Amino acid sequence: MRASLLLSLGLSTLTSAHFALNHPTSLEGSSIDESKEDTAPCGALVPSLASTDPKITISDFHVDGDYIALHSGHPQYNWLFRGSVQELSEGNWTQLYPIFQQSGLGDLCQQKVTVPKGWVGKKGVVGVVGSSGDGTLFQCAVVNFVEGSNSNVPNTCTNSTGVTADYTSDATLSALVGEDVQTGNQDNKTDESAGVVVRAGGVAAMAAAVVAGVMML
Ligand SMILES: *[C@@H]1O[C@H](CO)[C@@H](O)[C@H](O)[C@H]1NC(C)=O
Ligand SMILES: *[C@@H]1O[C@H](CO)[C@@H](O)[C@H](O)[C@H]1NC(C)=O
Ligand SMILES: *[C@@H]1O[C@H](CO)[C@@H](O)[C@H](O)[C@H]1NC(C)=O
Ligand SMILES: [Cu+2]
Repeated sequence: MRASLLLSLGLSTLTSAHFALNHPTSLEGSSIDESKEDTAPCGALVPSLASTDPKITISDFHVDGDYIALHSGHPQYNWLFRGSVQELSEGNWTQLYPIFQQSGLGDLCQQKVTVPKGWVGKKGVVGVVGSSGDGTLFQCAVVNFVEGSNSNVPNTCTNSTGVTADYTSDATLSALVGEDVQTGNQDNKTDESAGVVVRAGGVAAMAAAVVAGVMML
């Protein structure tokens, strides 16, 4: 593990695989410019909600529960999911899910990501920020927020064998959202022992154990 982290550090100037956002469909699609993936807030492309460019794929994202499917090219990531219904220049990001750490390469799909119900009918952005051995990396999707929960599991929604997830804390990621935190629509469980507020339905499915003071290089 340590060897591969050091390796990814050493190769950080190369355009080796960082991560991809497979669902909702990312703004950069399947041609991510990995050399710009460390550019806030979204990587190589910054979405404009005013844009009517027909080349941009706009997915529906269900406020009561939808999927975020990722593919990781690093053995470990801390993930922040955030969203906004304002132009990103306004910087008003809402945290959509507790920060968690993925261990293991490959696919990871969180199944019950919720957003504020007040976003129904609005166009917005779902942003994913990953913190790993070679910095803080960004991808975004332009979405239309719709009511209900998504009953169609995207075919990209899988967990690779051996991939695990645990809540963690990450000050670098926490700094990338405002005070606004999605509280979830199903319950308000607080898991003090985990050191995180469980903010949304579905997180109960994640292991309760937490890696405290995780070493991130
Ligand atoms: C930030 O976003 C939240 C959630 O959409 C909204 O309630 C709040 O009014 C926004 N704040 C500002 C300053 O735009
Ligand atoms: C993938 O793993 C996470 C963390 O254990 C879990 O919450 C999620 O439901 C899993 N996704 C699928 C598609 O099984
Ligand atoms: C969850 O929190 C909200 C806002 O504080 C509150 O209105 C609601 O009644 C709570 N739900 C439960 C199940 O405690
Ligand atoms: Cu990388």
